[in-house]
Amino acid sequence: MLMRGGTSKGAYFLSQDLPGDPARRDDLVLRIVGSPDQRQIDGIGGAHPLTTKVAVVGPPSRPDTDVDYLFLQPSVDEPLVSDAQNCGNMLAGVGPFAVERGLVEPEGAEARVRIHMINTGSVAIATFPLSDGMPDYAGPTSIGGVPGTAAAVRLDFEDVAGGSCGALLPTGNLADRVEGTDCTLIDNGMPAVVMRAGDLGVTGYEDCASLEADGRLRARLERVRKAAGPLMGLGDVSASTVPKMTLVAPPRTATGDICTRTFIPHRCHEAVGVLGAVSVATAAALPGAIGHEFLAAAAGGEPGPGGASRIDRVVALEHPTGTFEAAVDLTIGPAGAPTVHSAGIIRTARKLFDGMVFPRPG
Ligand code: NQM
Repeated sequence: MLMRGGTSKGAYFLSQDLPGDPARRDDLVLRIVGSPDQRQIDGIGGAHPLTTKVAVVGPPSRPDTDVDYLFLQPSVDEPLVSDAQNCGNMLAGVGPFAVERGLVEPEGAEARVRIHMINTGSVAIATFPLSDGMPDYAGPTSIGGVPGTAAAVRLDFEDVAGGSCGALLPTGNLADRVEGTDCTLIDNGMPAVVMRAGDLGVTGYEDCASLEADGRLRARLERVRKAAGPLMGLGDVSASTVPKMTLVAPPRTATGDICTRTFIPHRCHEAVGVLGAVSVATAAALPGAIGHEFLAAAAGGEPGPGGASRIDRVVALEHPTGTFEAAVDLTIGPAGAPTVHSAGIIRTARKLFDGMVFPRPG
């Protein structure tokens, strides 16, 4: 099934329909999407990482969940498929797909599907409307980067902090200096490097085409990324899609908290990734982390017991095509160490096509 999940688009498969062996599965996926080829002319990929995505969904391997979701990121122009990252946008389609395929059979007006996200070993709960037991895709919710409106898919995350890096702040620091650039290295569902746009000689308000055309900026980002990878516990990231690189700047709208431009990691995101946004929003909520100073209401949290402070707020991230709101709830301990309780966001998703794909012959 081809679906739009949030601001991404890709193919959703039942796990039983793909080879179990990862090498054979990845080879098939490349032939399905038409990679490696910049235009993906001989496959169903959309010639951009955001529209070349794969979700593999099947019965749960964890007893407290309803389904397993493995995200695969095929490269467009290289013969590579990565399972090193999760994707919160494709995640928005997983619950509806599971209902469409009968993996779960919810009753009533609303489905609540607990999803085991294999890439990071964490859990998301998707809540979305039903009509006669099937997903109701129509609704009034609009999200930045997608024209029109659709039904809201609410996603609540459990235990996503440190899913890839082992800790929310893998270096133990709120801010580090990497290759001469101040940054916050964070993983609240997606490994991300947060830097001030101004420190890199740009405003942070440029469009994606201008940022991608800036060879000096891209070379510096790649130097920082390669140095940050090992510091974040990700090892050599030269050929990896993580960490994501986010430039932050003061907000430009009355309702925004912080402005973002994200490289994923080489192309500039037309919006912002979901778990990427949750990670950047978490950094912005933390006093002492990069970007916190830009938040309009940066005042901090409620005092709690023993000198701890609770931060429970929505952070509105501006991005190239709109605004993304992420709710983060965390406690900062007396010694300054943050513990994340939960994070939640709203997306929409839509079934686009259901049928048989014909892969390029192997
Ligand atoms: O951060 C693109 C996307 C993503 C990832 C990427 C995502 C997330 O927007 O959860 O959704 O960062 O490669 O689809």
